[in-house]
Amino acid sequence: MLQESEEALGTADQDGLPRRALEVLEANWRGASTVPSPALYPHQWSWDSACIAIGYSHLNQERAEQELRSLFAGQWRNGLLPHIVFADGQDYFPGPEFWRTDLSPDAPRSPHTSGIVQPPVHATSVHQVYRLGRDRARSDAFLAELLPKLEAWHDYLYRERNRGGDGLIEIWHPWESGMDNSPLWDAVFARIELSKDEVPSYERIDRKVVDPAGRPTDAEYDFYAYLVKLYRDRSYDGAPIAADCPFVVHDVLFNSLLVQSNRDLAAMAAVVGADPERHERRARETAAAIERRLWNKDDGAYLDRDVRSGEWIEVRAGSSFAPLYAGSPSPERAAFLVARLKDFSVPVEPAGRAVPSLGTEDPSFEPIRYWRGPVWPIVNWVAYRGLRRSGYDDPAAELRDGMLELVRREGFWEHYNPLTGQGQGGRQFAWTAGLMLDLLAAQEPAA
Ligand code: 9WN
Repeated sequence: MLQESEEALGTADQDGLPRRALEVLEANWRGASTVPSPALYPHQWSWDSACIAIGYSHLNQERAEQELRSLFAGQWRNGLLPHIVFADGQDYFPGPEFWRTDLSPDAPRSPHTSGIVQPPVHATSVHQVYRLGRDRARSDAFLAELLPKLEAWHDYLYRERNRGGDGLIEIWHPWESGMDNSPLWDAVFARIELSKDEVPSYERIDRKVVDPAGRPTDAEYDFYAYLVKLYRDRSYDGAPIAADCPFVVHDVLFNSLLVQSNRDLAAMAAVVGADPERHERRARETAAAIERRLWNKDDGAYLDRDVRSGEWIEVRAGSSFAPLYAGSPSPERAAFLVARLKDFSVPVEPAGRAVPSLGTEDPSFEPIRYWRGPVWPIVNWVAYRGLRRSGYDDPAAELRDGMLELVRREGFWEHYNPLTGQGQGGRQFAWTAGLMLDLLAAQEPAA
C-alpha cells in the first residue's frame, strides 16, 4: 500500500515523506482511532482526528472513515461533540475522573469523554473523505451515517453557543479554541480573580512527558482546572454555564472553520436530497458576523472578542488570518490581509515560509512555549487553504513548501521553533502527519 500511496500522491521524490507520514499514523493507530502522540496524548482528540482523516482521505478510505466514526461514538445526546474521547487506563490530566461527565444526562455512559468542544472542522473532513472515497457504495453509507451526527453537532453550536443570535459562536474554555495558552487569553484571565480555594486539586502529567519549557504554566493550568470544575458543578448544563462562565470568547479561528463546515454540510445534505438551506444560511450568517464584529478597522486585523467585557482582544495571533479560509473578506480586505500575512510569516530555509502562532515582534512572543510563538501545522494549513481559495497561489505555495521543509528536516513534531525550525513538543505527532499528507496531495496540479 505504501508504494501505491506514494504513486497516488505523485510524490515519490519527496524524500519518502508520504511513507514517513503513514508510518507515524500507523504507529499511533489504536485499533479504531489514532492518538495524537503516544506518551503526551494517549486518547482521541476531536480536531486532531478530523485532520488525521483529511490526511487519510487521499490514501486509505477505510481508516479515514473509521477515525471519524470513533470520534462520533463519543457524541452527546444534545449534539455536543467532545474534545476528547478517552481510552481506558491511560495517564493524562485531566482524565475522566476529573471531568465527571457522568453528571450530565446527555453524556454517553461509554466511551468516557470530556465535556467541552474543539474547533468545528469535522464537516469539512467528512466531506473530503466522502468526495475522495474510491469505493462509492461505502462512501454513500458513510455519508448517510455521519450526516445526522454532523447536523446534531452544528445544531448544538447554534442552539447553545449563539448568545447574540447572529451566528457568531462562543467558546467557554481556552481548550475549546485548540490554542490552549495563546496570549489571546491573557487579558481574559487577568480580569478573573481566582482565589486558591476555587482551584480544585490536580496533578499535571504533561511536564513529566515533554520539556516543561514548551508547556503552559501552572497559573494557566489553575484556570483550566477551575473552569472544568465550574462545568462539573453545573452538571454540564448549558444554561447555567452560559450564565456563570467568566471565560466567553468569540474566536476568529473557531468561527472561520465553522463557516466552511456549514458549506460542506450543505453540500452533503444536497447529495442525499435533503434541504441544504439551513446550513447555507448559517454559513452566510456566521461569515457576515465575522466581518461585522471581528474585523477591527483601527488595527486592520481580525481580532477575538471577550464577550463578558465586550472588549477587543488586542493580540495578533497566527489564527487571525483564518477568515481567508472562510472566504468572508471582500477582495480588498483579503488583499490587505495577504500583505500582512507576508510580513507576519517567517522564512524557512532554503525556500518557503511559515506562519508562527504569534508575531515574532509581539512582546509576549516565546519561540518554544506552545501557542505563544511556535509554528503549528494546523495554523499553516488553514492559512494555506485560505490563500488558495482567495486566489493567492504563490504565497500559498510558499507556506506549503515551508511546512514540508520543516517536516522533511525535523520529522513530525507537534510544533516548530519559528526562529530555528527545530521540532518541539510532542514527537511522532499524528495530525502533523495527516495535514502534511493533505499538503503533499495539494502539490499535484488540479486534474
Ligand atoms: C488539551 C491534542 C491537543 C490539541 C490542542 C493542543 C493540545 C490539550 C493539552 O493538544 O491541547 O486539549 O493537553 O494541552 O493545544 O490543539 O488538539 O493534540
